[in-house]
Amino acid sequence: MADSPMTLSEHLARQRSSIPAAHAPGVATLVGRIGRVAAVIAQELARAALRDRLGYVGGTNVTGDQVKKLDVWGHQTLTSALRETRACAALVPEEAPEPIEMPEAGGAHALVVCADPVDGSSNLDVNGTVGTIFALRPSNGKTPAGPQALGSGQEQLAAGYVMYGPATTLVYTVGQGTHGFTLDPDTGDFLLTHPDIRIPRKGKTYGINEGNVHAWHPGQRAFVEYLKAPDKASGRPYSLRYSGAMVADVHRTLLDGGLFMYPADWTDPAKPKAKLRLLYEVAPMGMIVEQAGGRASTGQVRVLDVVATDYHQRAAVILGSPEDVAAADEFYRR
Ligand code: FBP
Repeated sequence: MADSPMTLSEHLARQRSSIPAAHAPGVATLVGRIGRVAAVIAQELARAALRDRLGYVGGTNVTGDQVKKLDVWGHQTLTSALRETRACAALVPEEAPEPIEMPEAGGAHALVVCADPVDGSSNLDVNGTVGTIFALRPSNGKTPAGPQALGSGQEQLAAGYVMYGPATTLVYTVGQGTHGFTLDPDTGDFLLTHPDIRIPRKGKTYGINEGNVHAWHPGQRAFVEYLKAPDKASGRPYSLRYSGAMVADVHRTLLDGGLFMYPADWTDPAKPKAKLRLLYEVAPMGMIVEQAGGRASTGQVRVLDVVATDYHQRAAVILGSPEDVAAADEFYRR
């Protein structure tokens, strides 16, 4: 009988040697706990309409988004789970203006978690795919620990996402490749189904909200026109695939290749305005894609080189197959 697939906790134990020794226990504890929270979130999403958990709570969050009931529930569920681990020194979440300090976490090796518990909120009430995105950073033993989240994406010790689709998938990296797991709803375990994901060098699809075309950088506009122009030799036209949830669009791109793009609004070229948040959306996805052999750019610089100076700072993102992202960067330089 075939061996049963490796569980997430077994895989984390194998990855320990790739993590700075001081942080290895914390990374294993936190990724493992986020996996267990994800199993709870998956169940809650399946029952949300039956439990009056759809719709808005009223009011907006620190980044001006209307807040859904499941955003609040997801935020509270993840916050209390991380606090219980005593391995999380602070949480930088989408739904709170300032980091949530967790002084009860013991010692210099507790970590800072940056997280978007429910990504793709606009899909919630239409039973569309949503996700959870997270990254772990060292607290360097500092109190308060939250400010340690500020810095470049290269300081991330680990990053991952969970996609709540027909199956629930967890994908993570600790800097030693990118690996995918599928939730066994009977046991609540995540089992290794996509070891060492390698993104194709070039794809056939692109994901972008074309409704914003009027506000794109000229290079971005020209690049999308290029992707749409028929040319057999270079595999064009590419097909448009866009789900409205970053996790779902990145997951497809990771497995099939191609691009996911959320460029900045260049209506005022002196002040380009991005949408997605750096610490708990763009930087984690940058690490995950790079560890799978892909690239992640803002159109101008490598995503992992962008230094966060604000907890809810936004950044443009063009990520995916290395040849496709390189082509996009080329159009921005013209
Ligand atoms: P939140 O739902 O967590 O605020 O995430 C932002 C997001 O929904 C991404 O998941 C997605 O890629 C993007 O915004 C969709 O934006 P738009 O509706 O402008 O296309």
